[in-house]
Amino acid sequence: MNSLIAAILEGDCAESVSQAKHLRRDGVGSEQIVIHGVEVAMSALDAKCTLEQFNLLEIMLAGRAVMEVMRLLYPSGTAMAGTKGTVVIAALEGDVHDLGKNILKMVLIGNGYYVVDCGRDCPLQKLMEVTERERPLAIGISGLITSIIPLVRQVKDLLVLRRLDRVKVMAGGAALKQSSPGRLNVDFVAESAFDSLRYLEEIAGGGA
Ligand code: B12
Repeated sequence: MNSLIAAILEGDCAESVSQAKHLRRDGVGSEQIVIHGVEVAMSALDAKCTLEQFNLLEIMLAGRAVMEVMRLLYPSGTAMAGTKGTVVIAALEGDVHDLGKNILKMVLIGNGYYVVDCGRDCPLQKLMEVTERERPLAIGISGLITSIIPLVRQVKDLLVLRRLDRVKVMAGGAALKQSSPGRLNVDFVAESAFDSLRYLEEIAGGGA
């Protein structure tokens, strides 16, 4: 796992993919690779996002390596689109971070959900229009910067206005995961992308 983390931090796509393949051959599951490899590497990048050390190229290369590893772990060709329901995902206006959202997308697709991705920097208006069109089981909002919290708080109220209040709202990402559903005015706050699977199962089973 340490070699995978090192390869991601070096932004070495080929080596990252090769290390992930090794781990899989050794019987390590995709969820473990994401939680103990990909996420650990990205946390180590945290320090580089400070004003003194900010290095966009380094962070972008690491991000690209992460996406290659994720494509290996969750190839979209294995998706059974639509079998379990639709989830609309987005990073809201003002937030350009999308690695976590993309991981969420692949985890959901890999587990049989149909995902409509509104992208990053997504205005609430667009999120509502897509939700109205798709009538999903849930919306998944990924938030990495705290300035988008006021937007997150509006989502459920906007759904009510459009008579879409049956759609559940899940939140995740570094800026949202320390908070509570009550404070964010959402139905569920996830620690990791995999938490969404457990929550969606609950909704489908009528437990939420
Ligand atoms: C990579 C990164 C970037 C990259 C983003 C590349 C990209 N395409 O995403 C770049 C270089 C572009 C970037 C830019 C900036 N960044 Co930045 N960035 C990061 C960094 C290092 C990692 C984020 C990341 O990708 N993590 C890895 C992913 C996999 O983790 P994750 O998103 O949490 O996702 C996991 C779970 O949380 C979950 N999940 C995520 N979303 C959701 C949603 C749902 C519904 C569910 C169920 C689960 C789920 O799934 C994932 C897998 O389990 C963080 C530091 C950190 N520790 O978070 C700073 C960080 C987020 N950035 C920060 C800042 C300030 C910025 C900038 C403003 C910097 C600047 N001075 O310009 C800008 C841009 C701002 C903007 N308008 O959005 C701050 C935010 C501070 C704050 N409290 O608001 C952080 C925390 C760094 C810091 N310590 O200051 N950044």
